[in-house]
This record gives sequence, C-alpha cells and structure tokens, in this order.
Amino acid sequence: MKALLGSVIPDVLGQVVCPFAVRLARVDGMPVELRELRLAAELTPNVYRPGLSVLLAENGRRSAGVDNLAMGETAGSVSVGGRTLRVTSPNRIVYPGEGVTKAAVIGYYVRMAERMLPHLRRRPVTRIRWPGGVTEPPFFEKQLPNGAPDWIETIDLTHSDGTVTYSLAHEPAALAWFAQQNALELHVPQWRWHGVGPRVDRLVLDLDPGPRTGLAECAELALWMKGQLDSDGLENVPVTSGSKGIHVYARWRASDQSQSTSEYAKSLADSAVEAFPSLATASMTKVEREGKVLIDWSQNSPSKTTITPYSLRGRDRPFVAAPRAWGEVADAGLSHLLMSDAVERLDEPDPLAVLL
Ligand SMILES: [Mn+2]
Repeated sequence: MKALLGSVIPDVLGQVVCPFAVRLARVDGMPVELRELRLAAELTPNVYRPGLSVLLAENGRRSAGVDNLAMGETAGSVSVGGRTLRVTSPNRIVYPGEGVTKAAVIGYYVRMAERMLPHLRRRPVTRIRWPGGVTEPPFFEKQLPNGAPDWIETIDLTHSDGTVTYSLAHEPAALAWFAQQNALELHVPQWRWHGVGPRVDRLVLDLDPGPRTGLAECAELALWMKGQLDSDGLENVPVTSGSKGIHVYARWRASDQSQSTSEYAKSLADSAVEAFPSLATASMTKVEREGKVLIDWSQNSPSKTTITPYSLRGRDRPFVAAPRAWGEVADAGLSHLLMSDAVERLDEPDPLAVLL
C-alpha cells in the first residue's frame, strides 16, 4: 500500500517538495476547463436524494448544514459532473455542534466547485482528513491513496525521500471525492504546474494572532499591507482564514519581478514590524508572539502550502477560509464565515477573481 504520509497535523504543511525535480503524470498539458456546472440535475435519482438534492438545488439557499437524509442509508453513489462516486456513511456527523453530516460536506464542495476550481487548477492538493469528524484526530495526506478513482488527475513530485503522487482538483467530482474521504481541509502551494515546472502566480502573507490578540489586530495589519501592495501595483485580496487570522494574497507576475515572492513577502513583513513594533512580529518563537500578530511570510516557499480559499476548516464549527472585500476587513464587526455564509455569497462576484 502506498504510504499515507504523516499522522498528525504539523504546524506548517508542505515540507520537502523539491520544485525542480518534478515530473508530470496525468495532466495532459492542455488547459483544463470546468466541464459541468449543472450539478443538481445530474444527481442520481433515488440515491441520497433527500439530503444532497436539498444541498445542491440550484436555487436552494438552505444552509448546507441542514440535511435531512433518511437515516439508515449507509452507502450508495452519487453522480457529479458526469462521474459516479461511491459515498459511504453520508449521515455520519462531521461537525457535531451544528449537526453537519458528511453528505452536507459533499454538498458544500459540489456547490462551491465552480468558484474553487479556477484557484486550484494545476496545484497539487494536500488533504487533511477527519475520518471520525472534527472531534477526533485528523491525519494529513499527500500521496493519492489506493482505491482512488482512476479519473482523478495527478502530479508526481519528487521529494528528498521519494516521489509522491498528488491529487489535482480539476473537476467538481474531485472535490466531492475529497469530501467522501473526509478531507475537510485542502492545502495548496502558491504555484501552478506549467508543463515544464512550477510557476508562482501569487504570494500570501499569513497573519496569525498570538495570545491576547485576535482578528481585529490582524485586520489592522492587513489594511496596512494592502496599502503597501497597492503602491507596489500588486492586486490583493484578504481571506479570513476560518481558523484564527487573515491571509493576504497578492497577484504575482514572475516576469515583472526581480525578487522572489519569499523575498518580497519577507521585506513586507519586516516593514510591518518596523511600522507596528508593538503589534507585529515576524519571528516564529513563542515568546515573541505574546500580544502580537505573527506575520508568516514563509508560506511562499515552493515547498509550503496554505489552506485553499473556500476550503472548510476542521474546527469545532464549519468555518471556511473566506475571501472578503477590503471594506469588510475595515469593519469593526469582522468575523470568520461559516459554510452557509459562503454558499449564500455565491450570488456575489468572487472577491478572489482578481488573482486569476
Ligand atoms: Mn496561519
């Protein structure tokens, strides 16, 4: 059996991917487009219809946490974008606080696919899986597990300790299959594979509140960073992480830049610490984080990953890594969004679209 790498969530995901020793597996070199968005119509009749059809109804605006799947159904299949997926334990509660079932999680990802997939395309996906729901320990997984559907597109990346076959997410059914695997969190690098190698197309600054700080302090720093990014001509978007802090993303055109994203992000973090000495730190040590926001610029390393926008979080409640308008970040009432909020916002344009 292929190894499932790791059994705990490390603080920093990613590790030892060597971006220059990579070969492509089943990506065909062509741009991969969304094939099928009329998902509700494709659900197999009679199978999970009560739960999934509520969740997936095109015009439905019910909370994705509300799901009335008949008890006693233990497995079956569902059709998503022309793929048929086996679904096991659809009634299993994943988020006990809100009664969110696995069927609801699958429904969430299928609903969000149109919005998520353009940002995921050609990025290897590290999944964090919660097989026992969010009250039980998760494990993280890079290697495609045995038994994965053969239509899941993959990319082989050579690490210092061997080659890992990663999943790609190029169609709604891939997201549904991740959810079937209880992979609530999807993490990706800031580069996409482009035929001959990885190409960095965005940078991220992860604002992580330390003890005695919170979202408000992150927002203050994020707004300052927006000013810097704007004046450097880098289009930018804030994402409330759904965990604690804020991720500030910026579009990056490598050909326009003499620096790497890591160099740029580090200098921005250092400038923020200079401007806000009592509020910000760029040091990972625990002592220095007390009362401060850590500006983690290191996730721009090609070997690191960050939660992908619109991914659920494996927290006590179904929070989402949610792209926001800057006006919201400036609002004193800023808070993290839940999956139901994210679904409701599908009526609005994608704040992250400027990065595409
Ligand atoms: Mn973080």
